[in-house]
Amino acid sequence: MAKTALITGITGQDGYHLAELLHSKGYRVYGLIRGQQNPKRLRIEREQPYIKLIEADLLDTSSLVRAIKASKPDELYNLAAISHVGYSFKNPQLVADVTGKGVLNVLEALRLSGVEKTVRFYQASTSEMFGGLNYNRPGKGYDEESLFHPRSPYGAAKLYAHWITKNYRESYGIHASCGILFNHEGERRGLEFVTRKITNAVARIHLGKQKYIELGNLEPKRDWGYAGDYVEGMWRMLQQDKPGDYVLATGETHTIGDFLNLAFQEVGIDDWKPYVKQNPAFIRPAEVDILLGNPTKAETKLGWKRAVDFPGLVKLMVQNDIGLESATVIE
Ligand code: NDP
Ligand code: GDR
Repeated sequence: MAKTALITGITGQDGYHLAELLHSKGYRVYGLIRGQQNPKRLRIEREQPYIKLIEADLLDTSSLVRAIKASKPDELYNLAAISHVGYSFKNPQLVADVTGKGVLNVLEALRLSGVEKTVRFYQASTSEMFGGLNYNRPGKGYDEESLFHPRSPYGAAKLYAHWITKNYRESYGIHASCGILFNHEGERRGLEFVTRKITNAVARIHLGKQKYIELGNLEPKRDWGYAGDYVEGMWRMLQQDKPGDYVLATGETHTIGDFLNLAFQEVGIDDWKPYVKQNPAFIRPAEVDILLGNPTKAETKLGWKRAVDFPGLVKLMVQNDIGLESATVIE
């Protein structure tokens, strides 16, 4: 019998890739969409017509109960969050409500619907729960046992969500797994994140539509993988007999400067410095200076391995943006 999945955050990057994966496996896919006129609805209806959309919001537990009752999922993937770290410094309370307490609302909705023992639950935890060099040195890479030290309101909210998920697993026997995912990017990444901001700008500079790009701190290092690979790991977590927590990462780390090098080289520009200006508006009050993950547990227990490497990721993103920008009229 075909399984049914309910995905929160269906309009986001990972929602897109996960829906594609589950659909290809024969799942019935329900997606939770918020707002009275969400502009992303049209995109989904056009590109992913197999997704059945249900209106609900992480801030409204009754809407979550209705979504669970309407979709009757075997698996619930909780991807919804306010996910931008920089934004979380500007609106920390909203981020605490949505990204933190919103997860409690979903877990409570499972209990209120009386299906907490039967629905398998995935929580989108994050490497932003780790702190960087001054707090918990990564060594061979942060793993499931590493100490947490979040450096942003987003990271703190996600840490609450992580622990409340574990608490509900231990208290109520929910098959709840947390994927501690390091940065993953791709064609569907929002333009507000640094990788897509760069590849979009590189494409536009290449096509003569933009002169330069403004960025914040170029020193931080990130463990960047491809989103399409990471949703496979999410699915594998929920296929295990027992729930657990797993790091998904590449085991490599690169600076934003490294990303700029490869992205500009893709369009034949060897020296990007004339095209990049620093804008303090993009510098955060606190920064995670390095993220490096150790995915050994996921590789051995789940048989998960990323397929796209760092140069491959940058290339596919730049080429995708050149395609998209070539197709749009020059303003
Ligand atoms: P996106 O920012 O692309 O998507 C976030 C999604 O959450 C959107 O669909 C958004 O809907 C939805 N959302 C926001 N607020 C609410 C709300 N109040 N109620 C219901 N839905 C809401 O994130 P990604 O796809 O990149 O990431 C998916 C998850 O994984 C997030 O939880 C993120 O924090 C986490 N994560 C991401 C990583 C990454 O590198 N991408 C790494 C580690 C964790 P709308 O379109 O209406 O705004
Ligand atoms: P991150 O991703 O904070 O790691 O969170 P982001 O791409 O926003 O930042 C990565 C690094 O780049 C630096 N940076 C800039 N960032 C943005 N957005 N814009 C800029 O102009 C800019 N200039 C420099 C940042 O300071 C940072 O060091 C992402 C999100 O997807 C989270 O939801 C997820 O949990 C983590 O990855 C893992």
